Amino acid sequence: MSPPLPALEEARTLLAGARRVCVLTGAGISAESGVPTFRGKEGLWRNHDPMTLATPRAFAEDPQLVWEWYDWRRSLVLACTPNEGHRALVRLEERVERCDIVTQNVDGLHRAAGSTRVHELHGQLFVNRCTACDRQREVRSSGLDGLPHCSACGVLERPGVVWFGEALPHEPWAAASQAMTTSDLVLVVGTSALVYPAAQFVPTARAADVPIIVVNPERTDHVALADHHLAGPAGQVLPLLID
Ligand code: BV8
Ligand code: ZN
Repeated sequence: MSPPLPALEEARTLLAGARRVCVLTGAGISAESGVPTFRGKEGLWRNHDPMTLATPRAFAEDPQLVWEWYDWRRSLVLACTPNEGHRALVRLEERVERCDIVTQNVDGLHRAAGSTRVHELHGQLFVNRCTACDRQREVRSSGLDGLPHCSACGVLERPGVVWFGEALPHEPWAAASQAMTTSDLVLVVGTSALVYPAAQFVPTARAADVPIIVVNPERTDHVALADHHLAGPAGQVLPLLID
């Protein structure tokens, strides 16, 4: 049963008039696919806080532990498929002039659903990157047989994601910034608005008078900046918002 959404009709009207839409997504859009959110209690692994594991320091101190965490997440995500929320965004892309998905997620589910303009600000879970020569390779499996090393130079590989304290990759950031500043509507789905610089996109859009719709069961800092808050799960709300 869908939650009561008093703002739904107004949000639908707002979206119906948009030609270029930018969608900022976070872990919440993948929750209904079975991917634990970053800060939800189900995200805990062996009682380690993701915030301490997703750091260069944790990897330097114990690469085995960090690789076991990422390998566990890979095994989880490999069993997950895109949900109705991801699929509604694919339909949105087919309906408007331009739809950019700016995601903080590393699970690859937007691409798996069929979205084609996806900017992955925090990297990709299924990529290994060499810590010496930066060579990258896709690894669509899980299971650790010792620590992975680069086939070109033999040095230890790391997960191809952005850790706390690391700069975001230039190309996705530039593409996301361009999309955010040239859109006529911003849709914010499933993010706690706690992680920067991604979270900053919403105040920036507000300052540029771009209309904002937030889809999240909870209130976040972004709700105060939004024209509409649709307080429900993305897998139920987005199919109601997007025909
Ligand atoms: C940077 C990849 C600068 C890894 C991630 C001190 C030291 C260093 C940096 C900082 C510092 N203080 C602040 C910072 C900046 C820091 C930051 O923002 N910290 C915060 C937490 C205080 N940011 C950084 O470090 C960034 N880099 O600043 O670099 C710099 C510049 C130049 C040169 C050098 C350095 C890097 C940030 C990227 C970190 N990597 N992920 C991995 O995945 O392992 S971030 C991680 O958090 C995930 O990507 C996740 O997506 C992201 C954000 O979280 P959310 O997506 O919002 O998920 P969350 O669980 O929090 O919330 C889920 C939401 O969904 C909730 O609101 C919930 O209500 C909702 N929900 C639940 N179910 C549903 C739902 N919504 C809809 N439907 C549902 N069904
Ligand atoms: Zn290498």
